Amino acid sequence: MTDFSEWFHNILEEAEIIDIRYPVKGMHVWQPQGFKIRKYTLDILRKLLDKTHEEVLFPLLIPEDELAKEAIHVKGFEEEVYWVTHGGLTELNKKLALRPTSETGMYPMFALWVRNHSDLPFRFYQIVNTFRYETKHTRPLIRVREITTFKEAHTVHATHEECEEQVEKAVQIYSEFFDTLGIPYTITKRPQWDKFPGAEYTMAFDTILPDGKTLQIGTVHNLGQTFARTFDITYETTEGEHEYVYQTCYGVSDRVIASIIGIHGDEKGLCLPPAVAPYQIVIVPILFKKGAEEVLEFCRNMADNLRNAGLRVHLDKRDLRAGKKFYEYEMRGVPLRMEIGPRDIENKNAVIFRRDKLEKETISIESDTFNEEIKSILDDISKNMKDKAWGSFNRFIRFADTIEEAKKGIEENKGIVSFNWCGDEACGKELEEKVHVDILGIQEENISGCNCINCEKPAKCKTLIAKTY
Ligand code: PR8
Repeated sequence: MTDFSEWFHNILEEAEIIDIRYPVKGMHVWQPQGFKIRKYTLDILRKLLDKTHEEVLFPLLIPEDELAKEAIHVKGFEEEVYWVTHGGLTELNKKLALRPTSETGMYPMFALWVRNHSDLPFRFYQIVNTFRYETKHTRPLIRVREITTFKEAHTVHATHEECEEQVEKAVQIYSEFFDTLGIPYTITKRPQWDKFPGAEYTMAFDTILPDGKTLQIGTVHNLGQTFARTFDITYETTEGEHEYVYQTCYGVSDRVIASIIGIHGDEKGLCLPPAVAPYQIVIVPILFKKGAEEVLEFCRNMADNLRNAGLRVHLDKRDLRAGKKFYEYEMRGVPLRMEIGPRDIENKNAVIFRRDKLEKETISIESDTFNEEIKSILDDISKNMKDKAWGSFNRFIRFADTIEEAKKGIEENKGIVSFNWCGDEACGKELEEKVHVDILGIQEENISGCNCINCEKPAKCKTLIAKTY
């Protein structure tokens, strides 16, 4: 892939994922193919969250005074908020913000709901659209102004300890989510100057796109008691005292889908993990004038059989050249293609084509365990795609002992450079300028016995830098 950005735009259009021609900058239309990938991705996420969270749905609009209550938070978002100022021709006496995220919409309600220690902990999430007037260059699915797929979780706890544990649990949930999708990632603690506005600290997941730039694909924030104090969220302890709660929040967005597309795709187009592919299997009948009806009947039975086993199967009966169909399904990233013609039926075989390996093989269709075999091939495709993605990801990571090595790593190898750092803000910002990168975050704290790559004072943490989206 020579130019990732061009490839990405082309595939979104060709595979009919989203249409970017909608006439508002940073806002796009999900087309049926894209919508299905999004739906299956969200199904995985919902399944993971529903074990310990409950889904809710809050209004889109947040009153100005609520948004403005938490000073640090509002400062962080003030340049990105869209405002509703009128209802028809009438000017509203209180402006309403389109949520850029929902803390200030949800937490006044949390203050009403939390009464007693027995109400805690609770863990809610919602999957909604949020709006951010991004001033940096917008890119489909990667930096949008309407984030259409904003999954935000918000949790409330009685103790600081429980809150820390929740951060760990959220990191585990997202790790499992990205593992299922075969998306590689680093987990770091963002530097203090880059944390979520109002948080005590932020943990972030970053992946690397094929051009070597990193993309933040998820964040987990420990909010401590910042918002509890602002919105007066208190509970009564067993001793009858009123204490402020502790909170966390964490989110992922459309960027997850951008990563699935960007990381697994290749020159032929999309390559979708079976877990999110709209069709996991496509059956292409190879038809000749003689015996066409028998072949079609056979294929219909096979499709039904596989569907009954819980797989998403498409039988392509269109009157088109098989080669044309093959090209289309490769571009659309269907994980497994099956070709069945009269001779295959006679020999009780099918030719299968794996999108991940671009290889054909012949399998027997006679066996009692046929469905299970197909499922295990799909599992192997998922595993192979994940391994391949981690392989490319790891090749993008270098360790540097000096600033020169760091510069060279970023220029020549792209991706991420890891190094030892003193943790000091001024030194970090100087380093970002020298190497023309961003500090992603701290990967390992409390290291000793080595010096900072930039100021040469004793190093305290292993840190990552990269060119970022
Ligand atoms: C929160 N509050 O809001 P966060 N386009 C696409 N994806 C984006 C964009 C954008 N313009 N901006 C951010 N993201 C917290 C946690 C509720 C949930 C994605 O956190 O501001 C990024 O992947 O860090 C980011 O990690 C995630 O949304 C959450 O946004």
